[in-house]
Amino acid sequence: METKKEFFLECYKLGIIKFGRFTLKSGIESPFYVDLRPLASDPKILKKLANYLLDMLPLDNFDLICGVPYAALPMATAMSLESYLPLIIKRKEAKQYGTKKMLEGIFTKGQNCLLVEDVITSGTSLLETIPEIENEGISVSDIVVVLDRQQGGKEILESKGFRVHTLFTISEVCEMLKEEGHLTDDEVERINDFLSGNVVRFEEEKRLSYEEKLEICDHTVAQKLLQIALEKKSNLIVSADVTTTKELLELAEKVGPHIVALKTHIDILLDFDADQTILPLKDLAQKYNFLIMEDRKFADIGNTQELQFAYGTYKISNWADLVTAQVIAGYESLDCFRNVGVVAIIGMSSHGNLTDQNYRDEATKIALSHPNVFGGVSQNKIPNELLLFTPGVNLAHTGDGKGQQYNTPEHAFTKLESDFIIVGRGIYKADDAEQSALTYKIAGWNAYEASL
Ligand code: S5P
Repeated sequence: METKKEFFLECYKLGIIKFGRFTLKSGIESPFYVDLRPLASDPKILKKLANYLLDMLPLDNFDLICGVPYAALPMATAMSLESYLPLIIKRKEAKQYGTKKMLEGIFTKGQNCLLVEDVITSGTSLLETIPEIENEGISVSDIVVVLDRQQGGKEILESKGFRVHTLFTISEVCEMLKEEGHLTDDEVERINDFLSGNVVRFEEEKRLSYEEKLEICDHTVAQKLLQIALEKKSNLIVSADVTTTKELLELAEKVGPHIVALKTHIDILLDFDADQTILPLKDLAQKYNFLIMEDRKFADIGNTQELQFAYGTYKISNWADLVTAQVIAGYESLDCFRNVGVVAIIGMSSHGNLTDQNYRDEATKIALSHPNVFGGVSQNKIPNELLLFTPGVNLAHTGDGKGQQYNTPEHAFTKLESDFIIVGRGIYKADDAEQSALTYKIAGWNAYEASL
Protein backbone atom coordinates (compact mmCIF):
# COMPACT_ATOMS: atom_id res chain seq x y z
CA MET A 1 0.00 0.00 0.00
CA GLU A 2 1.22 3.43 -0.90
CA THR A 3 1.78 5.73 2.05
CA LYS A 4 0.47 9.27 2.23
CA LYS A 5 4.07 10.45 1.98
CA GLU A 6 4.67 8.46 -1.20
CA PHE A 7 1.51 9.94 -2.63
CA PHE A 8 2.62 13.45 -1.74
CA LEU A 9 6.01 12.95 -3.36
CA GLU A 10 4.26 11.87 -6.56
CA CYS A 11 2.21 15.07 -6.45
CA TYR A 12 5.32 17.13 -5.70
CA LYS A 13 6.91 15.91 -8.93
CA LEU A 14 4.18 17.72 -10.86
CA GLY A 15 5.61 21.03 -9.64
CA ILE A 16 2.85 21.98 -7.19
CA ILE A 17 5.16 23.65 -4.69
CA LYS A 18 8.10 25.86 -5.48
CA PHE A 19 10.61 27.19 -3.00
CA GLY A 20 12.51 30.45 -3.38
CA ARG A 21 11.31 34.00 -3.12
CA PHE A 22 7.80 34.93 -4.20
CA THR A 23 5.75 38.07 -3.86
CA LEU A 24 2.17 37.18 -2.93
CA LYS A 25 -0.94 39.11 -4.02
CA SER A 26 -0.83 40.88 -0.67
CA GLY A 27 2.70 42.14 -1.45
CA ILE A 28 4.18 39.90 1.25
CA GLU A 29 7.29 37.95 0.31
CA SER A 30 6.90 34.23 0.77
CA PRO A 31 9.60 31.53 0.74
CA PHE A 32 7.29 29.12 -1.09
CA TYR A 33 4.61 29.14 -3.72
CA VAL A 34 1.78 26.64 -4.03
CA ASP A 35 -0.30 25.90 -7.13
CA LEU A 36 -2.24 22.63 -7.09
CA ARG A 37 -3.74 23.00 -10.56
CA PRO A 38 -1.21 20.63 -12.16
CA LEU A 39 -2.76 17.77 -10.14
CA ALA A 40 -5.81 17.85 -12.40
CA SER A 41 -3.66 17.12 -15.44
CA ASP A 42 -2.63 13.70 -14.16
CA PRO A 43 -5.77 11.53 -14.11
CA LYS A 44 -4.26 8.79 -11.94
CA ILE A 45 -3.13 11.29 -9.32
CA LEU A 46 -6.41 13.18 -9.43
CA LYS A 47 -8.35 9.95 -8.86
CA LYS A 48 -6.11 8.95 -5.95
CA LEU A 49 -6.38 12.43 -4.49
CA ALA A 50 -10.18 12.21 -4.63
CA ASN A 51 -10.07 8.96 -2.65
CA TYR A 52 -7.62 10.30 -0.07
CA LEU A 53 -9.95 13.24 0.52
CA LEU A 54 -13.08 11.08 0.67
CA ASP A 55 -11.45 8.70 3.15
CA MET A 56 -11.18 11.50 5.72
CA LEU A 57 -14.87 12.39 5.62
CA PRO A 58 -18.17 11.34 7.23
CA LEU A 59 -19.77 10.89 3.80
CA ASP A 60 -23.24 10.11 5.10
CA ASN A 61 -23.51 13.74 6.21
CA PHE A 62 -23.57 15.12 2.68
CA ASP A 63 -26.17 15.39 -0.06
CA LEU A 64 -24.05 17.39 -2.47
CA ILE A 65 -20.46 18.27 -3.25
CA CYS A 66 -19.10 21.58 -4.59
CA GLY A 67 -15.61 22.88 -5.42
CA VAL A 68 -14.47 26.47 -4.86
CA PRO A 69 -13.67 27.79 -8.36
CA TYR A 70 -11.45 27.17 -10.21
CA ALA A 71 -8.66 24.97 -8.86
CA ALA A 72 -10.97 22.75 -6.78
CA LEU A 73 -13.49 22.14 -9.59
CA PRO A 74 -11.74 19.09 -11.06
CA MET A 75 -11.08 17.78 -7.53
CA ALA A 76 -14.76 18.02 -6.59
CA THR A 77 -15.71 16.39 -9.91
CA ALA A 78 -13.33 13.49 -9.31
CA MET A 79 -14.66 13.07 -5.75
CA SER A 80 -18.21 13.04 -7.08
CA LEU A 81 -17.33 10.31 -9.58
CA GLU A 82 -15.67 8.20 -6.87
CA SER A 83 -18.40 8.68 -4.23
CA TYR A 84 -21.57 9.25 -6.29
CA LEU A 85 -22.15 12.44 -4.31
CA PRO A 86 -23.99 14.74 -6.78
CA LEU A 87 -21.91 17.69 -7.95
CA ILE A 88 -23.10 21.26 -8.03
CA ILE A 89 -21.11 24.08 -9.62
CA LYS A 90 -20.54 27.42 -8.01
CA ARG A 91 -20.04 30.34 -10.41
CA LYS A 92 -17.38 32.96 -9.82
CA GLU A 93 -19.73 35.74 -10.93
CA ALA A 94 -23.52 35.63 -11.22
CA LYS A 95 -24.80 35.14 -14.76
CA GLN A 96 -25.53 38.49 -16.40
CA TYR A 97 -28.68 37.20 -18.12
CA GLY A 98 -31.39 34.59 -17.60
CA THR A 99 -31.63 33.19 -14.09
CA LYS A 100 -28.70 35.14 -12.53
CA LYS A 101 -28.01 31.99 -10.49
CA MET A 102 -24.78 31.53 -8.50
CA LEU A 103 -25.21 27.76 -8.27
CA GLU A 104 -25.69 25.42 -11.20
CA GLY A 105 -26.92 21.83 -11.11
CA ILE A 106 -29.71 19.99 -9.37
CA PHE A 107 -30.27 20.71 -5.71
CA THR A 108 -33.08 21.47 -3.29
CA LYS A 109 -33.27 23.73 -0.30
CA GLY A 110 -32.21 22.17 2.97
CA GLN A 111 -29.54 19.89 1.51
CA ASN A 112 -26.07 19.80 3.06
CA CYS A 113 -23.13 20.39 0.76
CA LEU A 114 -19.50 19.35 1.21
CA LEU A 115 -17.20 22.13 0.10
CA VAL A 116 -13.85 21.32 -1.54
CA GLU A 117 -10.92 23.76 -1.59
CA ASP A 118 -7.41 23.22 -2.94
CA VAL A 119 -5.40 25.49 -0.64
CA ILE A 120 -6.46 27.34 2.49
CA THR A 121 -4.42 30.37 3.54
CA SER A 122 -6.28 33.06 5.43
CA GLY A 123 -9.68 31.55 4.72
CA THR A 124 -11.02 34.70 3.00
CA SER A 125 -12.12 33.04 -0.22
CA LEU A 126 -14.04 30.35 1.70
CA LEU A 127 -15.65 32.96 3.90
CA GLU A 128 -16.85 34.70 0.74
CA THR A 129 -18.02 31.51 -0.96
CA ILE A 130 -19.97 29.93 1.90
CA PRO A 131 -22.67 32.68 2.21
CA GLU A 132 -23.23 32.54 -1.56
CA ILE A 133 -24.10 28.85 -1.20
CA GLU A 134 -26.11 29.35 1.94
CA ASN A 135 -28.13 32.07 0.16
CA GLU A 136 -29.52 29.34 -2.07
CA GLY A 137 -30.89 27.54 0.98
CA ILE A 138 -28.11 24.95 1.13
CA SER A 139 -26.16 24.35 4.32
CA VAL A 140 -22.41 23.89 4.64
CA SER A 141 -20.99 22.06 7.64
CA ASP A 142 -17.72 20.58 6.35
CA ILE A 143 -14.89 21.81 4.19
CA VAL A 144 -12.19 19.55 2.83
CA VAL A 145 -8.86 21.08 1.85
CA VAL A 146 -5.88 19.54 0.10
CA LEU A 147 -3.21 21.79 1.57
CA ASP A 148 -3.30 24.02 4.62
CA ARG A 149 -0.76 26.85 4.34
CA GLN A 150 -1.16 27.30 8.10
CA GLN A 151 -1.78 30.99 7.99
CA GLY A 152 -4.85 31.08 10.21
CA GLY A 153 -7.63 30.17 7.77
CA LYS A 154 -8.48 26.81 9.31
CA GLU A 155 -8.79 28.30 12.78
CA ILE A 156 -11.04 31.16 11.62
CA LEU A 157 -13.42 28.76 9.87
CA GLU A 158 -13.45 26.40 12.85
CA SER A 159 -14.23 29.32 15.15
CA LYS A 160 -17.31 29.95 13.00
CA GLY A 161 -18.45 26.37 13.51
CA PHE A 162 -17.24 24.69 10.31
CA ARG A 163 -15.38 21.37 10.36
CA VAL A 164 -12.22 21.71 8.31
CA HIS A 165 -10.52 18.50 7.10
CA THR A 166 -7.06 18.95 5.66
CA LEU A 167 -5.06 16.33 3.81
CA PHE A 168 -1.65 18.00 4.10
CA THR A 169 -0.22 20.91 6.05
CA ILE A 170 2.71 22.93 4.78
CA SER A 171 4.92 21.99 7.76
CA GLU A 172 4.20 18.31 7.21
CA VAL A 173 5.02 18.72 3.54
CA CYS A 174 8.29 20.54 4.31
CA GLU A 175 9.27 17.80 6.72
CA MET A 176 8.72 15.15 4.04
CA LEU A 177 10.69 17.16 1.50
CA LYS A 178 13.50 17.66 3.97
CA GLU A 179 13.67 13.92 4.64
CA GLU A 180 13.95 13.35 0.91
CA GLY A 181 16.73 15.93 0.57
CA HIS A 182 14.64 18.40 -1.44
CA LEU A 183 14.94 21.11 1.22
CA THR A 184 17.85 22.18 3.40
CA ASP A 185 17.62 22.87 7.13
CA ASP A 186 18.03 26.58 6.37
CA GLU A 187 15.11 26.58 3.99
CA VAL A 188 12.88 24.74 6.46
CA GLU A 189 13.86 27.23 9.13
CA ARG A 190 12.99 30.16 6.88
CA ILE A 191 9.63 28.59 6.04
CA ASN A 192 8.85 27.99 9.71
CA ASP A 193 9.85 31.56 10.42
CA PHE A 194 7.46 32.74 7.75
CA LEU A 195 4.66 30.53 9.10
CA SER A 196 5.08 31.92 12.58
CA GLY A 197 4.25 35.34 11.15
CA ASN A 198 7.70 36.83 10.83
CA VAL A 199 8.81 38.85 7.86
CA VAL A 200 11.49 36.71 6.26
CA ARG A 201 14.69 38.26 5.15
CA PHE A 202 16.11 36.84 1.97
CA GLU A 203 19.81 37.05 1.50
CA GLU A 204 20.41 39.37 -1.41
CA GLU A 205 22.57 37.77 -4.02
CA LYS A 206 25.49 40.11 -4.36
CA ARG A 207 26.72 41.20 -7.74
CA LEU A 208 30.28 40.14 -8.43
CA SER A 209 33.16 42.60 -8.26
CA TYR A 210 35.77 42.82 -11.04
CA GLU A 211 38.17 40.89 -8.80
CA GLU A 212 35.61 38.11 -8.41
CA LYS A 213 34.89 38.14 -12.13
CA LEU A 214 38.62 37.72 -12.79
CA GLU A 215 38.36 34.41 -10.93
CA ILE A 216 35.57 33.02 -13.05
CA CYS A 217 35.93 34.60 -16.53
CA ASP A 218 38.91 32.89 -18.09
CA HIS A 219 38.82 34.18 -21.69
CA THR A 220 42.03 36.18 -22.20
CA VAL A 221 40.15 39.23 -23.51
CA ALA A 222 37.81 39.18 -20.49
CA GLN A 223 40.85 39.02 -18.24
CA LYS A 224 42.46 41.98 -19.99
CA LEU A 225 39.32 44.12 -19.81
CA LEU A 226 38.87 43.38 -16.12
CA GLN A 227 42.50 44.16 -15.36
CA ILE A 228 42.28 47.46 -17.21
CA ALA A 229 39.05 48.29 -15.37
CA LEU A 230 40.79 47.76 -12.03
CA GLU A 231 43.93 49.65 -13.04
CA LYS A 232 42.09 52.66 -14.43
CA LYS A 233 39.10 52.50 -12.09
CA SER A 234 36.95 52.70 -15.19
CA ASN A 235 34.17 50.67 -16.72
CA LEU A 236 33.62 53.02 -19.60
CA ILE A 237 33.64 52.06 -23.26
CA VAL A 238 33.35 54.95 -25.66
CA SER A 239 31.48 54.32 -28.86
CA ALA A 240 33.38 56.22 -31.54
CA ASP A 241 30.60 56.56 -34.09
CA VAL A 242 32.40 59.21 -36.14
CA THR A 243 32.87 59.22 -39.88
CA THR A 244 36.45 60.30 -40.49
CA THR A 245 39.81 58.94 -39.41
CA LYS A 246 40.78 62.35 -38.06
CA GLU A 247 37.79 62.50 -35.75
CA LEU A 248 38.35 58.91 -34.67
CA LEU A 249 41.98 59.47 -33.73
CA GLU A 250 41.28 62.79 -32.05
CA LEU A 251 38.55 61.19 -29.98
CA ALA A 252 40.79 58.24 -29.06
CA GLU A 253 43.50 60.67 -27.97
CA LYS A 254 41.08 62.58 -25.73
CA VAL A 255 39.18 59.71 -24.14
CA GLY A 256 41.97 57.10 -24.21
CA PRO A 257 43.18 57.68 -20.62
CA HIS A 258 39.67 57.15 -19.22
CA ILE A 259 38.37 54.08 -21.03
CA VAL A 260 38.75 50.30 -21.00
CA ALA A 261 37.90 49.99 -24.68
CA LEU A 262 37.10 52.09 -27.71
CA LYS A 263 34.19 50.73 -29.71
CA THR A 264 34.26 51.26 -33.46
CA HIS A 265 31.85 50.90 -36.36
CA ILE A 266 34.70 50.76 -38.82
CA ASP A 267 32.42 50.66 -41.89
CA ILE A 268 31.07 54.18 -41.25
CA LEU A 269 34.46 55.78 -41.89
CA LEU A 270 34.55 57.71 -45.18
CA ASP A 271 38.33 57.44 -45.46
CA PHE A 272 39.30 54.08 -43.97
CA ASP A 273 42.84 53.12 -44.69
CA ALA A 274 44.61 50.35 -42.82
CA ASP A 275 47.86 52.32 -42.50
CA GLN A 276 46.31 55.72 -41.80
CA THR A 277 43.49 54.55 -39.57
CA ILE A 278 44.41 51.32 -37.87
CA LEU A 279 48.13 51.76 -37.21
CA PRO A 280 47.77 55.07 -35.33
CA LEU A 281 44.69 53.75 -33.54
CA LYS A 282 46.64 50.71 -32.38
CA ASP A 283 49.42 53.01 -31.14
CA LEU A 284 46.93 55.03 -29.11
CA ALA A 285 45.42 51.84 -27.71
CA GLN A 286 48.86 50.82 -26.53
CA LYS A 287 49.77 54.26 -25.25
CA TYR A 288 46.61 54.63 -23.18
CA ASN A 289 46.02 50.95 -22.41
CA PHE A 290 42.61 50.29 -23.94
CA LEU A 291 41.23 47.54 -26.18
CA ILE A 292 39.58 47.97 -29.56
CA MET A 293 36.07 46.61 -29.87
CA GLU A 294 34.63 46.43 -33.38
CA ASP A 295 30.85 46.56 -33.11
CA ARG A 296 30.29 44.64 -36.35
CA LYS A 297 27.26 42.67 -35.06
CA PHE A 298 27.94 39.78 -37.41
CA ALA A 299 24.67 38.03 -38.25
CA ASP A 300 25.26 35.46 -40.96
CA ILE A 301 26.20 31.82 -41.43
CA GLY A 302 29.63 30.80 -40.25
CA ASN A 303 31.26 30.77 -43.68
CA THR A 304 30.08 34.27 -44.58
CA GLN A 305 31.06 35.65 -41.19
CA GLU A 306 34.49 34.13 -41.57
CA LEU A 307 34.92 36.06 -44.84
CA GLN A 308 33.49 39.27 -43.36
CA PHE A 309 35.83 38.93 -40.39
CA ALA A 310 39.09 38.31 -42.22
CA TYR A 311 38.65 39.69 -45.76
CA GLY A 312 37.24 42.75 -47.52
CA THR A 313 38.28 46.33 -46.93
CA TYR A 314 38.54 46.20 -43.16
CA LYS A 315 40.19 42.88 -42.33
CA ILE A 316 38.79 43.10 -38.84
CA SER A 317 40.62 39.97 -37.69
CA ASN A 318 43.93 41.85 -38.11
CA TRP A 319 43.28 44.48 -35.50
CA ALA A 320 40.18 44.06 -33.32
CA ASP A 321 40.64 42.73 -29.80
CA LEU A 322 36.96 41.99 -29.46
CA VAL A 323 33.94 41.98 -31.76
CA THR A 324 30.20 41.92 -31.31
CA ALA A 325 28.19 39.19 -33.00
CA GLN A 326 24.57 38.23 -33.16
CA VAL A 327 23.97 34.61 -32.26
CA ILE A 328 20.95 34.28 -34.51
CA ALA A 329 22.75 31.91 -36.89
CA GLY A 330 23.49 29.44 -34.10
CA TYR A 331 26.39 28.09 -32.09
CA GLU A 332 28.67 27.04 -34.97
CA SER A 333 28.40 30.42 -36.68
CA LEU A 334 30.68 31.69 -33.88
CA ASP A 335 33.47 29.17 -34.47
CA CYS A 336 35.22 31.48 -36.98
CA PHE A 337 36.12 34.16 -34.43
CA ARG A 338 39.52 32.89 -33.45
CA ASN A 339 42.04 35.11 -31.66
CA VAL A 340 39.42 37.66 -30.60
CA GLY A 341 36.87 37.77 -27.85
CA VAL A 342 33.23 37.74 -28.87
CA VAL A 343 30.52 39.75 -27.15
CA ALA A 344 27.16 38.27 -28.10
CA ILE A 345 24.20 40.51 -28.76
CA ILE A 346 21.64 39.10 -26.35
CA GLY A 347 19.20 41.98 -25.99
CA MET A 348 19.01 45.34 -27.75
CA SER A 349 18.34 48.82 -26.45
CA SER A 350 16.12 50.15 -29.21
CA HIS A 351 12.37 50.54 -28.92
CA GLY A 352 10.36 47.69 -30.44
CA ASN A 353 13.33 45.35 -30.79
CA LEU A 354 12.59 41.64 -31.15
CA THR A 355 14.90 40.37 -28.43
CA ASP A 356 12.16 39.13 -26.12
CA GLN A 357 12.71 36.94 -23.08
CA ASN A 358 12.59 33.72 -25.08
CA TYR A 359 15.14 34.99 -27.62
CA ARG A 360 17.42 36.23 -24.86
CA ASP A 361 17.22 32.92 -23.01
CA GLU A 362 18.23 31.00 -26.13
CA ALA A 363 20.94 33.54 -27.02
CA THR A 364 22.31 33.30 -23.48
CA LYS A 365 22.59 29.52 -23.73
CA ILE A 366 24.74 29.88 -26.85
CA ALA A 367 26.82 32.66 -25.29
CA LEU A 368 27.45 30.60 -22.17
CA SER A 369 28.46 27.49 -24.02
CA HIS A 370 30.64 28.89 -26.82
CA PRO A 371 34.32 29.18 -25.87
CA ASN A 372 34.85 32.25 -28.09
CA VAL A 373 32.16 34.23 -26.29
CA PHE A 374 32.99 35.93 -23.00
CA GLY A 375 30.29 38.56 -22.75
CA GLY A 376 26.92 39.80 -23.85
CA VAL A 377 25.28 43.08 -24.79
CA SER A 378 21.94 43.36 -23.06
CA GLN A 379 19.46 45.54 -21.24
CA ASN A 380 18.76 42.71 -18.79
CA LYS A 381 20.81 40.76 -16.29
CA ILE A 382 22.85 37.90 -17.72
CA PRO A 383 24.62 35.07 -15.87
CA ASN A 384 27.73 35.90 -13.85
CA GLU A 385 29.94 33.78 -16.09
CA LEU A 386 29.54 36.41 -18.82
CA LEU A 387 30.59 40.04 -18.74
CA LEU A 388 27.65 42.37 -19.35
CA PHE A 389 28.02 45.32 -21.70
CA THR A 390 25.26 47.90 -21.59
CA PRO A 391 24.83 50.53 -24.33
CA GLY A 392 22.01 53.04 -24.33
CA VAL A 393 23.57 55.10 -21.55
CA ASN A 394 23.19 58.86 -21.47
CA LEU A 395 23.08 61.30 -18.58
CA ALA A 396 21.22 64.03 -20.46
CA HIS A 397 18.65 62.29 -22.68
CA THR A 398 16.08 59.47 -22.50
CA GLY A 399 16.01 58.85 -26.25
CA ASP A 400 17.32 60.08 -29.60
CA GLY A 401 14.09 60.28 -31.60
CA LYS A 402 15.25 57.33 -33.71
CA GLY A 403 14.30 54.50 -31.36
CA GLN A 404 17.31 54.52 -29.06
CA GLN A 405 16.36 54.31 -25.37
CA TYR A 406 18.71 55.65 -22.71
CA ASN A 407 19.26 54.79 -19.08
CA THR A 408 21.67 56.08 -16.46
CA PRO A 409 24.88 54.42 -15.23
CA GLU A 410 23.08 53.78 -11.89
CA HIS A 411 20.43 51.79 -13.72
CA ALA A 412 23.07 49.79 -15.59
CA PHE A 413 25.09 48.85 -12.51
CA THR A 414 22.40 48.51 -9.86
CA LYS A 415 19.46 47.10 -11.80
CA LEU A 416 21.30 45.15 -14.49
CA GLU A 417 24.50 44.40 -12.60
CA SER A 418 26.31 45.49 -15.69
CA ASP A 419 30.09 45.32 -15.98
CA PHE A 420 30.70 47.92 -18.68
CA ILE A 421 28.73 50.86 -20.00
CA ILE A 422 28.95 51.94 -23.63
CA VAL A 423 28.48 55.63 -24.31
CA GLY A 424 28.46 57.20 -27.77
CA ARG A 425 26.85 60.56 -28.40
CA GLY A 426 26.91 61.48 -24.71
CA ILE A 427 30.68 61.78 -25.17
CA TYR A 428 31.71 62.33 -28.79
CA LYS A 429 29.00 64.95 -29.36
CA ALA A 430 29.85 66.82 -26.16
CA ASP A 431 31.60 70.19 -26.45
CA ASP A 432 34.46 68.78 -24.44
CA ALA A 433 34.69 65.05 -25.15
CA GLU A 434 37.51 64.51 -22.68
CA GLN A 435 35.66 66.18 -19.84
CA SER A 436 32.51 64.27 -20.70
CA ALA A 437 34.40 60.95 -20.77
CA LEU A 438 35.73 61.76 -17.33
CA THR A 439 32.21 62.54 -16.09
CA TYR A 440 30.90 59.19 -17.39
CA LYS A 441 33.94 57.37 -16.07
CA ILE A 442 33.40 58.73 -12.57
CA ALA A 443 29.62 58.21 -12.72
CA GLY A 444 30.16 54.63 -13.93
CA TRP A 445 32.75 53.79 -11.31
CA ASN A 446 30.71 55.30 -8.47
CA ALA A 447 27.63 53.41 -9.64
CA TYR A 448 29.64 50.18 -9.79
CA GLU A 449 31.00 50.66 -6.27
CA ALA A 450 27.55 51.53 -4.97
CA SER A 451 26.15 48.35 -6.51
CA LEU A 452 28.59 46.06 -4.69
O1 S5P B 1 21.43 47.29 -28.20
C1 S5P B 1 22.35 47.98 -28.58
C2 S5P B 1 23.60 47.45 -28.93
C3 S5P B 1 24.62 48.29 -29.29
S1 S5P B 1 26.18 47.62 -29.52
N1 S5P B 1 22.21 49.34 -28.63
C4 S5P B 1 23.21 50.16 -29.00
O2 S5P B 1 23.01 51.37 -28.99
N2 S5P B 1 24.42 49.65 -29.40
C5 S5P B 1 25.51 50.51 -29.89
O3 S5P B 1 25.91 51.38 -28.86
C6 S5P B 1 25.10 51.40 -31.05
O4 S5P B 1 25.38 50.78 -32.30
C7 S5P B 1 25.96 52.63 -30.86
O5 S5P B 1 27.21 52.42 -31.46
C8 S5P B 1 26.17 52.70 -29.36
C9 S5P B 1 25.24 53.65 -28.65
O6 S5P B 1 25.48 54.97 -29.04
P1 S5P B 1 24.76 56.22 -28.37
O7 S5P B 1 25.22 57.38 -29.18
O8 S5P B 1 23.28 56.00 -28.47
O9 S5P B 1 25.26 56.27 -26.96
